[in-house]
Amino acid sequence: MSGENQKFATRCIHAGQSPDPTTGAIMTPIYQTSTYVQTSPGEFIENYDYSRSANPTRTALEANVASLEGGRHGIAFASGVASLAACIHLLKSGDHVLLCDDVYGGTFRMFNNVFAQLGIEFSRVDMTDLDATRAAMTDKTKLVWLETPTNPTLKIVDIEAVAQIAHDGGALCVADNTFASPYLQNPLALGADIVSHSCTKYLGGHSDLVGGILVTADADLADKLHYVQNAVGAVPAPMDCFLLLRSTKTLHVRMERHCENAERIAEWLTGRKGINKVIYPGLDNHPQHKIATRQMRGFGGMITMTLDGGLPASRRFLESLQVFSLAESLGGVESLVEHPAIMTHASVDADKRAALGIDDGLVRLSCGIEDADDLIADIEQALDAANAV
Ligand code: P1T
Repeated sequence: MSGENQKFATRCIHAGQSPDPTTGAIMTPIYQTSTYVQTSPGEFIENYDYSRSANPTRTALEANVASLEGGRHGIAFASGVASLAACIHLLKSGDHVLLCDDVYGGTFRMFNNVFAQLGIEFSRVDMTDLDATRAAMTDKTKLVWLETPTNPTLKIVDIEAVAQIAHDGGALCVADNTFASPYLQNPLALGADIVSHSCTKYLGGHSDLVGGILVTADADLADKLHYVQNAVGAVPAPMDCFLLLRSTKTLHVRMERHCENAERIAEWLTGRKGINKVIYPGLDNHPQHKIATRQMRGFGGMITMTLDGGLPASRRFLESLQVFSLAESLGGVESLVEHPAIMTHASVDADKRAALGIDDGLVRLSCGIEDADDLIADIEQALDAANAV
C-alpha cells in the first residue's frame, strides 16, 4: 500500500521514514554532521553534500509533514518566523502583501519593522469579510497571507474563498496552519499554495523546541523555497528534526484530546460570572462556526476569553492559575495561558489591538491534554480569585 493512500494516523507514524539502511534502526538517526565525504569532487553519496543544503534527519521530517499536509514538498526552518521570512524572500521590492488583520504579533512585526524597510509593502484586512478582502487586492499584490484560526481572536477565514480571491488577482496564497495543525485542516486541499507552520506549537507538542516548516504541492515553488532555505540558511538542527519526528508520531492522539478538553472547557466557561465573552470556533455562537464546521475536522485546543474588570482582573486570574502555566506559546501537552496585549501581541500598536478587541481583559488559553476536570477546577479557583475583589 503506498503511503499516499494511508490514513492520517498511519502517515503520522510512518511517512518519510524507513528503517536506517546501515543498521536497521527503526527510528531515523540524528545525523549530527555538518558535511559528507565525496567520492570524487562533485560526486556525493545519496545527494548530501553539506547540512545547510540537506540533512537526512531533516529530509525525513520534511517528507513526514509534507504527507500530513497532503503536499509533496516540505521545507523546514529554524523557527515559524523563519518560514514566514522564506515566503517573503520570494518577493521583490515594490510588491504588496495582503495580510489578515489578526495574526501572531511576530508576523505583524516582521512585515511592519523588517520587510517594509526593504520596500515590501503590506496592508491588513479582516479576511472574514470577503468583499473587503477582494477590494484590498491591488495590482501589486503578489502574496495573500492568512491565519486560521487567527491568533489570538480565533477568527475563522474561509481558506477556499480567500485562495480564490488571491488567484483571481494573480497572487499566491499562504495559509498559516499553526493553530489547527494538519490533523484538523489541510489548506492545500482548499486551494492555498503554501502551508506554513510554527513547529514550536502542535507539531512539536512538548514545548521543547523551536521550528518552522513550509509545505507545497507545487514543484516550482518548492525549488524556489529550497533555494531560499539554503541561500538564507535558517535551517533546523538535526536534533530538533529528530524531536519533531518523534512528536508527529502522536499528533493525531494529542489533537483529539486537545479538542475534547477545549470543547468541554469552552462550554463550562460560557456564562460564568466574571467572564464577558468566550471565543471558541466550536461554540454555536462563534461568528464563523459554520465555516469552521465545513473546513476543519475539529475545533482545536485554543480558547480566548475576555474577563470583566480589565487588567486587574486578568492579572489576578493569571497569577492564580496553578495547572495552567503563564507563558507565551501554545500547543504543548501542558496547558498554557497568556495575556496577548502584554505578551504575544505587544508589538502590535495599541489602536490596532483595540480595533481587534485585544484589550486588557483578553486572555488566551492553550488547553493541554491533562484531565479536563483538573483544568476546569484550576480555572474555577482562579476565576474566584479574579472576582473576589
Ligand atoms: O515562534 P515561532 O516558531 O517563530 O513561530 C511564530 C508563529 C507563527 N505563526 C503563528 C500562528 C504563531 O502563533 C507563531 C508563534 N506564536 C507564539 C509564540 C504565541 O504564543 O502566539
